[in-house]
This record gives sequence, structure tokens and C-alpha cells, in this order.
Amino acid sequence: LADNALQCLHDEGYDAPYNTQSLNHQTMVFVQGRDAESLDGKWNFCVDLLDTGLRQKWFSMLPQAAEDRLEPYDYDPYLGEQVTIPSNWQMLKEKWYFFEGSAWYTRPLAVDKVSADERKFLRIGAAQYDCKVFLNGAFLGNHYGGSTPFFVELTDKLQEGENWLMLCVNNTRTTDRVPMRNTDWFNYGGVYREVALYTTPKTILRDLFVALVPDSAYNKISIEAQVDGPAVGDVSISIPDLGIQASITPDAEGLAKIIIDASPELWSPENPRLYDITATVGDDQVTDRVGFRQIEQTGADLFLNGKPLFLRGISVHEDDAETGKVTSEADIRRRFSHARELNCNFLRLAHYPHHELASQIADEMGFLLWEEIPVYWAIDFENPATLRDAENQLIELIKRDRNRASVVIWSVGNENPDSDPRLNFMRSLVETAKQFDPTRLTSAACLINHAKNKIEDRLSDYIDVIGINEYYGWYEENFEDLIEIGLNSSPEKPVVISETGADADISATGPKKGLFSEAYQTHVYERQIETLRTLDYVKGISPWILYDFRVERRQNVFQQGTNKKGLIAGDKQTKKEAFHKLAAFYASKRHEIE
Ligand code: GCB
Repeated sequence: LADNALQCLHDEGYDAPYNTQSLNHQTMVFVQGRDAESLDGKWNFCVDLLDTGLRQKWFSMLPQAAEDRLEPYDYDPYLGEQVTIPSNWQMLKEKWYFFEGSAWYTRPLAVDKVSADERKFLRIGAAQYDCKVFLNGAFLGNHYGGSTPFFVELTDKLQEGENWLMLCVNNTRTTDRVPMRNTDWFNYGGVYREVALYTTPKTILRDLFVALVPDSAYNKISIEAQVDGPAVGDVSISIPDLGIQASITPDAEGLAKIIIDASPELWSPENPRLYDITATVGDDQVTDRVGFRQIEQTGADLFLNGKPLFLRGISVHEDDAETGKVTSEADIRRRFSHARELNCNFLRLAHYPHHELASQIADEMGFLLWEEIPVYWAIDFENPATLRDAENQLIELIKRDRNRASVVIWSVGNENPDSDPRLNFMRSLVETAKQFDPTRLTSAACLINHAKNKIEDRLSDYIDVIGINEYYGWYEENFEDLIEIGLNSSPEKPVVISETGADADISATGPKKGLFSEAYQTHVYERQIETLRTLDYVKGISPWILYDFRVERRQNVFQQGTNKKGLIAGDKQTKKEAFHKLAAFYASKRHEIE
């Protein structure tokens, strides 16, 4: 015992060697069109509140029969309980519901043959929040950020026969993370998106970015492919439906770039036309389905393919009463079909990167998307490590989704209190977004100056679309103030009301009138719609929110752990009256525009 206590004292920096943020956007690999071996399914599992695993180095233990084991350690990664990946541990056992800390996942990985001509990449779809990866006892790297995919190259590290993979995932909220300690969504933990192993040739296409060249009169396509590995000649690109067959020679850094004349049929919500594209280098090949369209902001107007655009939106979280943050194609399709019933052309995927299937399905069905990173409320704006983390999450999101025509806005933050450090932080994110993707617009949920009753936020000078979350009729009582804000503000850029709404508990015990009643929520929507109709610089709205969602902080008798601002209850079926009000408003808006 004494030894143990001493060891703790000595080891207060026990996790320092592993906290590297070494698995970041630079390790990403383009995966569209690649075959993969799924590593989903059963993994051994143990929660580890005190980080004993890092102190005792559980990852260094070899598989052994219990009676032969010499280490008197507090866990044996090869024995005991199993859980399924993807999952959030909160949804698996009641006793893990509020667990915040590290948890360990272990599984074998059988390799038939290690080939000198191949590379192997592990891809983890998302793990909340940081994830340390170990293979056969060796630490391979750490990833920060709970909603973007990351990769670990396992080439040269896998042995023939049995290998053991271990992941240590930690969801502790801290002030320096993105998001920080305080949010209005549930702090799920675990590996909650798919895990897979990719086998590739030695030389790969690490990245592929395809887009219509902005302002090109819709007749130029730009293609950028990043080759990684020994030179094997040109990159060939084929887009059969456009008659494109091109060959590009990579530069010394492996970057192959070309601008090609082409006049594709433009992608839009009314005509979500996608083109198959294939890129090949040596023995490596990737494919994608890409739409071509142009999103622009001029003055206070938005244009899609040159036509004025009004965003008829709805905000959504990734949350499910049964599965937590784990989602599925069926869940995502249900969400889009509800959005269609609402007559939407736009969804705000709040407040973090959603599952990649969302933008793929939006491409196919014809929805416009706002995608976002969790720079939410008062994060640690003065901390360079926090900025690095936010930037990395933004780049990983952009690299994952920048071939998706549906995505028109990258949002870099939500309701961040005004200060110089915040402005510098957010400006830097906007610059990063433009650097990695000059073809889309940037936004953020900005601030209202309540003293002046005016839309006023220094950040609006740097972004293309001014998002505003306003809760007149809910947090702010007086609707007249919204009218005054409308009159006092003359923004030079388009405004999107990125949130507005009110809670409604429609259960049997919900109130029949006043706050939290369905009638009151309907009233708020009616007043909002009436007022917003008169503000001509408002170029879209995405009310809060499609479905009721789970969150720790909401504990009054009507909420009971749920934010009830949904237009549909948490069962994802029962519509509230306000749903129909919004659907009718959007139907009228659609006809006004077309
Ligand atoms: C907001 C936040 C959102 C909350 C919402 C609310 O302004 O952006 O995350 O859930 O208000 O319900 O208070």
C-alpha cells in the first residue's frame, strides 16, 4: 500500500507522455470508395475513474491465463466485461449514466500476413473526447476532439497472427477543452461511431478536394489530390458524365492540382445532381459522388447558383433517447424526412460535427447544411492549446466534408462572450476555414447588444453570414424588443436566425398553459414568424430544435433531464402544434421565393 501511495505521488504527471494531440488532421486519409474491415462489435471494457490504467500501464500487460499473471494490477484487459462499439457507455448501464473519466476498450486484431506492399490505417469515426491508442503495448498517439474521425497508421506495427488494440477514451469536461465544462447537451462518452481498418497500397491518395471554382461562371471545376508515398506517376481523374478524363503530375510535395473546363448540371435542393468521380494513382483508387454548386453572399443577400436564397431551416442535435449520440442511417433519414415535412431546405447540424452520413444523405436528398464545431460559450480563448484543438476539429470537419455540395456554411462558434481574446480566437478559425475551403461561407452564432437592442458583434466583420440566437418570448420576455432590434440594426451581411424557440412539455403531466405548455410554444412561434417576416435582412432561420434532447442541466418538473424545445417530442414521432405553424410559414416562404 505504501508503495502504491508513493507511486501516486511520483506519478502525478502519469498521463503527460500520452497527452500529445498527435493524431490530428495530418494523419487523415480520404476513405470514400475504399474497402475496410469493420472493427465494430464486442470489445473488452472497463471504466477507470482514477486513471489507474495509465499509472499501472495496463496497456503493457500481455494476454495470459489469470492463474499465470504476475502483475497484481487492478484490471486485466483480456478478461471481464464486454461492450459493443459503437456505443456511449451512459446508455449501456444505469451506473455509468453520469460517469466522467477514462474508460478502456481492448480487442484482438488477427493479421494473416504482413505484406511489404501494403499500408494499414485504423480509423476511429469519433470518440468522446480524447482517445489514446495502444497497439501490442505501444502508445501510438492521442486524439482530441469528440466528433471528428481520426487515423493511426499501423503499417510496420502489426505482427502476423494476433495483435491487441487498446483505446483509452476520456470524456472529462475541463475548461481547456472544446467544448468546455458547460454546455446544453449531454456529455456522452465512448467510441460512438464506427471503427475500421483500411488496407492500401504503399502510395495513396491521402486527400481529394473537388469543387466548382467560385465566380467562374459555373464552367470550371477545381481538383486537388494529395499523394502520399513513393512516386508512382500521375494522378488520373475521371468524371464520366462530364466526359472528363484528366491526368495530373504531382509536385515535389505530392500535390496534384488542376482546373478543368466543364459545365456540370448544377446541384440544388430542387435538383440534387451528383457526379461520380474516380481518382487513381498507381494501385490506389478512391471514388466519390460530388455535386457542383455555388454559394455566395453579396451585401445582405445569399445566392445559390446565382439565385436569391432564403434558408428555411431547423436545428438538430445528434441525440437519441435509446442510443445517445450513436446514430444510424435510418435515424438520419427520419430526420431529413421530418425536415421535408416542415418544408425545409436547410438544417443546422448543431453544435459539433455530426455523423458523416448526414451530409452524404443531404447531398443525395437536396438539403443545405450548416456544419459547426463546438466552440460553445466561454471556452478558454487565451489558451493556445485550446485554439489548436478547435482548429484541428475544424480542419478535420472540413477535410471530411468539403466534397459535400450540401454543406454551404462552416460555423466557427456559438454565443461566445465578446472580448479581445475571443475575437482573435474566432478570427483565426475563420481564416483557417477559408484556407482549407475557399468555396464556402463562414458564420457563427453572434451576439445581440442588449443595452442598445441591436445586432452588434465585432466578429460579424470577419464572417460571411451573421448567425443570431434570439429567444424573444422565452429567455427575453418582450417581443417588442425584437421589433426594436429589427429597426435598430442594419447589418451589411445576411442574418440567419440560427436559434429561436420555447420549451413545450406535451406529456400527460405537462402544463396546459404558461411557460412549458404546448400552447405557449405555439404562441412564441406565431409571434416570431410575424416579426421575422418584416425583417428583410433575415435570410434564413433554423429554430431550436427538431427533437427534444437529453441534457444534464435541465431538471425542472417539466424538463426532467430533457431540453423540450423540440418541435417533435423525444420519441421522434409526436409532433407539437408549433411544427405545423413552422411548416405553414415555410410553405409560404417557398412560394414567395420561387
Ligand atoms: C442556446 C444554445 C443551445 C441551447 C438553447 C436553449 O442559445 O445555443 O445550445 O440548447 O439555447 O435551449 O437554451
